[in-house]
Amino acid sequence: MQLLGSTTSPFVRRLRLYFVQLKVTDFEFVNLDIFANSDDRQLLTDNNPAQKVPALIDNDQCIYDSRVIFRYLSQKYQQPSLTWSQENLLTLIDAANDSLISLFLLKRSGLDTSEDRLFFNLQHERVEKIFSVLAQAVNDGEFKQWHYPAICLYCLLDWVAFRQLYDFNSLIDLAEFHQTNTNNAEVKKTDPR
Ligand SMILES: N[C@@H](CCC(=O)N[C@@H](CS)C(=O)NCC(=O)O)C(=O)O
Repeated sequence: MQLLGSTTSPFVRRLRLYFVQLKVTDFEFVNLDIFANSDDRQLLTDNNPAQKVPALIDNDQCIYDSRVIFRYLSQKYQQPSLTWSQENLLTLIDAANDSLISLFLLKRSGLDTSEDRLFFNLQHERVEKIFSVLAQAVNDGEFKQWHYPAICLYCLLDWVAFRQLYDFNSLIDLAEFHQTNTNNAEVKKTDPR
């Protein structure tokens, strides 16, 4: 298997950590620069017309989108399904991640995302709301175990901290969750910094 991705993408990092959890080592992580390197971009496009990382190549099968890749891997390695509540938490994590990636790419495109504009405001409002719900979920014990949703939450928070996109330190539960899991050896190995 080959995982096409980048070291900085939170959507890719979650799968690298999921592979560790599955104890699957017979895969190659292909680190691409999809914005600046035209060969890397072509390789991604050839395998995933949506032109986003991650993509997973398993023999003749190519799978796009981290959520679908997760489902593919959990079926392949006969893992239990997520509960509906965990699926919802994953949807919230993905929605916040998508909004923050949009804001990040807008900033890199030279736009001031702190301006009072409908699109920017919608993303900020969504992130604010989701982070408070996720903080409550941590407080309720939903992320006590290092399961896939917990891996995804960690990757979101650590990417947000790395890119300085949102200060979640006032949300004590999220800050503590982030701090505690930063000491995990496998997490350290995938640190994009
Ligand atoms: N829903 C996708 C989102 C993946 C995604 O947004 N990846 C970003 C990198 S973190 C990307 O490749 N962006 C390229 C672009 O937007 O052109 C997933 O879960 O895999």
